[in-house]
Amino acid sequence: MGTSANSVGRWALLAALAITVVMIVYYALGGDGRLAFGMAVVSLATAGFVYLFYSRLNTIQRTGTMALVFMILVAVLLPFFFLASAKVSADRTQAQYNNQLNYAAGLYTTYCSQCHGLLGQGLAAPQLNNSLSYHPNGNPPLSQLTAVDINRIITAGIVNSADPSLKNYLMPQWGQAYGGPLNTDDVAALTALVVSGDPTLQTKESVPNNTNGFAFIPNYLTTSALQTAYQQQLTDLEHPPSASIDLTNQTAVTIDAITTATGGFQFYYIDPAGKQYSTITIKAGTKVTWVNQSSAIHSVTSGTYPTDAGLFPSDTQLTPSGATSQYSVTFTKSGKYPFFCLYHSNMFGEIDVA
Ligand code: HEC
Ligand SMILES: [Cu+2]
Repeated sequence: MGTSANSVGRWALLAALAITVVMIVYYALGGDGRLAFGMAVVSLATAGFVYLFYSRLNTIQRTGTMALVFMILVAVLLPFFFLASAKVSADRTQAQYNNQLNYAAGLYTTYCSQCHGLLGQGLAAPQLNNSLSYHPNGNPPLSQLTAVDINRIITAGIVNSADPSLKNYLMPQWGQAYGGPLNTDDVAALTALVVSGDPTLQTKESVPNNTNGFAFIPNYLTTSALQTAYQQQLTDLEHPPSASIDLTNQTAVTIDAITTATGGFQFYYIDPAGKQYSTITIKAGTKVTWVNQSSAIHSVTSGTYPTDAGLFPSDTQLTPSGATSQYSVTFTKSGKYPFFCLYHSNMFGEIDVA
């Protein structure tokens, strides 16, 4: 056997070492570890074979053996290429998803936040960011919906069924097909945003990752007014209105329907010092009067949103002014009387009759 004849073997080993070094660098720069390790092992093993065969076999055997080695090499490498390309496309899907959520957060800040809150916590309209620990009315019914439902709601709105004309929308129609400003991509992005805020919906809709799109909203607080409102709403979330106040020494009590500092609506008993209470305790025989001090129509409905529990007669049209801007009920039996507004699911309170 020729001594310098195994130069092919030596070149093969050298090439394998070079590939190994490249793979180490690739891995060090954040490349896929399994791919780098696999490539290095395969090339070193192949070079080893080539070296052994070239030192033992004659020319004809070498040619056949090399063909075999080459085929094995390709067969072994193929899965690694598939692995690598699957990973690249998964990364791309994740990045696209995050971009979509980020885009939606911009739309949300512009079109939705004034009713649904800058944190998705719900103001005059229901909470949409379900991952918040704050659930004023229990879990919103959102997680029972699907992405298709949410898409339809955003596109076509929710009509006020209490208004017989059916022309009054509680939730506006946003889709261009309904005269709104948003195209189907916009609505799809907003749907993804709402889904991303709810862990149950995330699972149901098998989203690419569990990013909560509402976390992108601070990117879009482009005015100081928006920044202030965001901080204020955050504070309100962390410091919900005070607990119960004892009013058993009164015979008549007023509960105001007001526009809150954050632009939502709420029912409060307001004490002489200006402190707001959602729950009051009164004695039997006390007359409670709700007064609408805001600019929107409300209802005074017993129970919890959205079902009238019939605990006392309700008023479905507490108008902003005129005779129907007030509504009174005298409570004669002890018990707990929660109440809410049909039109603003976050608007609620409770009367405890001692
Ligand atoms: C003018 C106030 C207002 C604006 C602005 C608004 N909504 Fe609404 N939205 C509502 C109200 C009120 C409801 C609840 C209607 C009801 O009681 O059924 C609602 C309901 C929804 C629901 C259904 C919630 C549930 O729990 O069933 C979704 C989803 C929704 N809105 C998404 C959006 C999106 C996305 C935007 C921005 C493009 C937006 N809304 C803008 C008032 C608004
Ligand atoms: Cu209301």
